[in-house]
Amino acid sequence: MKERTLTIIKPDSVVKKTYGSILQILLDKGFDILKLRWIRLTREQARAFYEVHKGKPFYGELVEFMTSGPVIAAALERDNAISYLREVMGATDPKKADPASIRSRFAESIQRNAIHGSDSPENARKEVAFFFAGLELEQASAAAEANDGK
Ligand code: 3AN
Repeated sequence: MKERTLTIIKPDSVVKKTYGSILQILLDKGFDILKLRWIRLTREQARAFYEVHKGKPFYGELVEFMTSGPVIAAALERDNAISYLREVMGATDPKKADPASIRSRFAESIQRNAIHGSDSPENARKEVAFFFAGLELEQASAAAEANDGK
């Protein structure tokens, strides 16, 4: 079943200019990029996005890191997009991630870990809507489907 999920290419990947390689991997893995935004998150936005982690010891540092520079947020579409993106990303700690995964290849540490991906259908819906308007996504999805059919 086609699903949508949200990825964020994190500031470490933007600084190191590995974001092009990461986006290419996502395309090669069959994800359609419906919409993409290059954005510098405000502290307020980052705090809201990571609300579920509020109270955890790494929350403050996570907000600092995610606002330290621009990120690339993208709405992705694919069969089983949510769980498949998690697989392609690899474990949160790059040392424990599958060697072929994006985090194993590009992440520096458990915090500077290259890429975010929604972890459940409920969060995917919320996170996609955090960055992108529904109508734009519908139009992009129809265009991607027409393109994939060619
Ligand atoms: P994932 O990104 O794999 O879903 P989460 O949701 O547990 O992992 O954590 C969200 C983000 O918080 C991670 N991507 C990482 O940047 C940061 N983070 C998670 N655990 C730690 C930790 N133990 N120390 C520092 N940062 C962490």
